[in-house]
Amino acid sequence: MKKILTLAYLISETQVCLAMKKRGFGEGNWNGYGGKLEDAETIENATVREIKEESGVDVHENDLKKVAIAEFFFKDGKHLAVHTFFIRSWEGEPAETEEMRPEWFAFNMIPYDKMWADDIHWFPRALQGEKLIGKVWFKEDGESIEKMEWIQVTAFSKTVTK
Ligand code: 6OG
Repeated sequence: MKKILTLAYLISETQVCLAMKKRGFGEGNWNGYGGKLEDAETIENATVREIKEESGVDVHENDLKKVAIAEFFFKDGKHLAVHTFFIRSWEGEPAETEEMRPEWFAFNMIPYDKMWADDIHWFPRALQGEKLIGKVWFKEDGESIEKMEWIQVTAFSKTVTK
């Protein structure tokens, strides 16, 4: 069954805040903040809650700019739909939590070799302002990419929220 997840990045003029995932799925990778939806939450509700829990930063839903919806297919049957946002306005400073250790990276110093393998294929395009819908199939190892397709869209359909 398809699981909905959120993923959000704090972005300044020249840098992005990535966080080292200290435990759980994707442990050891730099990534944005996010996770699963709780009961009755919208994707936007969950995005704001996850950022608060994982970094201490306060974000308003109006400041979430959707940049991608990526579906990930794994050989063990796992199927994720990750709704991804950029955030350019927030309150507070990201702090280390039990789950995540944050660090700011200049756009030309992003550590793609220590991120999910898909990131290098869409993140630079999203930084350039593209909105993307993608599908990525992972190999047996659960880490390397077997095949993928990305399309650029002008907007995300309001009906495709779940
Ligand atoms: P928890 O299971 O810890 O949330 N996530 C991915 N992020 C990227 N960049 N690439 C992937 O390729 C990903 N798969 C999952 C979504 C997991 C967090 O990791 C993100 C969530 O923010 C496969 O609750």
